[in-house]
Amino acid sequence: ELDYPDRVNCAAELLGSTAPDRPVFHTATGPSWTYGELRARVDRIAHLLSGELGVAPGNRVLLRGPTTPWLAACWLAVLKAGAIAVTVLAQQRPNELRAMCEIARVDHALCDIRAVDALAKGEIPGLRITTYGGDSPDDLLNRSAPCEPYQAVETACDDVALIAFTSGTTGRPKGCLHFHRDVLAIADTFSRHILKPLPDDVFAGSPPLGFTFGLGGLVVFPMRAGASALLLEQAGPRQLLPAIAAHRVTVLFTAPTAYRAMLDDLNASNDRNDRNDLNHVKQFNHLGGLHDLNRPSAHDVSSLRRCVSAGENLPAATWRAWHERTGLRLINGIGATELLHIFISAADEDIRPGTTGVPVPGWHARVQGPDGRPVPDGEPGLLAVCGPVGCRYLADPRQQEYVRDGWNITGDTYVREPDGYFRYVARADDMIISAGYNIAGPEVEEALLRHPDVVEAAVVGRADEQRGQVVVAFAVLRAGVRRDAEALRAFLKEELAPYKCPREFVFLDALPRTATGKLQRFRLRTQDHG
Ligand code: 3SK
Repeated sequence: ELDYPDRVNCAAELLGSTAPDRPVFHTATGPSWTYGELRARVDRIAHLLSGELGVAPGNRVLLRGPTTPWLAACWLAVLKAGAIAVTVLAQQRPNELRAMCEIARVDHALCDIRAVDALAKGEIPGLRITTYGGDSPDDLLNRSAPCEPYQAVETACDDVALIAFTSGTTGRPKGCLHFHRDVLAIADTFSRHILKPLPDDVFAGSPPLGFTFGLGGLVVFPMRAGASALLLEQAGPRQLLPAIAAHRVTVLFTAPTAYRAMLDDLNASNDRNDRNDLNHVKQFNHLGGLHDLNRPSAHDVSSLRRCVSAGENLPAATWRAWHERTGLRLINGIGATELLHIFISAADEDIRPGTTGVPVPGWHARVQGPDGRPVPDGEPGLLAVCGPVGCRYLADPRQQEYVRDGWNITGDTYVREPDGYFRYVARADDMIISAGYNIAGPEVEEALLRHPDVVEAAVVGRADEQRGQVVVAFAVLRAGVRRDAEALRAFLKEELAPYKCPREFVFLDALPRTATGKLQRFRLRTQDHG
């Protein structure tokens, strides 16, 4: 079904034919950009890259900066000029950046002036850094004058367009190569079949553009549909709610943790309003969102029509709470940097809380044993997927572990239910084996999250001489609540079989996470949780 021409430049395709006066990017404070303005700015940068900066097709260009329209323009310009964009996160430190530049053989960088210090400190041999967003005459934007349209380099559909690094909770980071056709394929599978975007949609979300979850959701998907995106430099749950209200966001991307934090805020605002105004009026708007006429506008989420949750397990309780509060059915999904974006999900009435969904059209998935043979439905095993995008690590022997017999082994334990739905169990290396029992940490976490005082939960196995491992729970409680391990123990006894109940409870102010927001369970196991 995905039949791209031999020669295709994905940036040229995305910049495409949308009318020049249509909006493409909005920001929290500045004016919106139109497609016409974006095309002109991309062309200026592409001329500068292939002219003064001497970047040739196939050269690797590192991009670093907060999520802004200029960062998106630089990404498009690098690809339009036939070069390869190397995307990194703002949180990455000088030594990590040096390792990534070495692995990806980067010799140019386009860097927001505010993010240049760590790059400069990395003292990366041979790296030429060009900044943008500053006032100095050396700044990229100040150097480039208006120019002729830039003729996109006619890349092959399987020329490399970008190198994305996995967040690497341990070990050396892995660079994943993705082709021009891969960039279009994620829009033409997940976005087209699950999101079904419309030109008037306004996308927004928390993942940064340096993470392919954000790059897809905030640049590739909206542009492929001729829609627009709100690009937020600060996109924590506290910033998302007012931004949704102010910009009438319709498609939201974030992680379960952020949905829970937003629910807390929405419910707190309800409590306040209920106390102040007992006669408030609620109505459903035409999109099915809950619109409270008397609510302060910062908590108005009635513009939302699609909410995507990915990045970690979505408990059914979170799904139900969001549905109850907003009337919206959260779209759960599993994606990976190796496979660029989401490959299992479900849309509309096909969504079943407590499951991730089914393979997105164009993708195939199965659950297999360590011998590579499929296991029967209902039994846990390793998730294996294949589809239009495959894992291609850059010069890394771990490729052999990830791709076996043409299947990508994501490292997640899943069950395929008899009805064909895929249910998450745990990361494969996060299964806890205690006194001969197999215990999935996420099941215990979900039970803990059902306790009204628990905001975040993580459950790991800790080595134990007698039992092999024992279950240890880490919990973040609502502000002001007493840290009472016995109360949690008593609650879990009613929710779980005794062998799954944690031996120990540890209370933390926050859980340790990677720059892309993923829980670092290994730090909990080794008690390195700050
Ligand atoms: O969870 C992830 O790692 C991910 C990666 C890329 C795109 C989407 C997602 C959710």
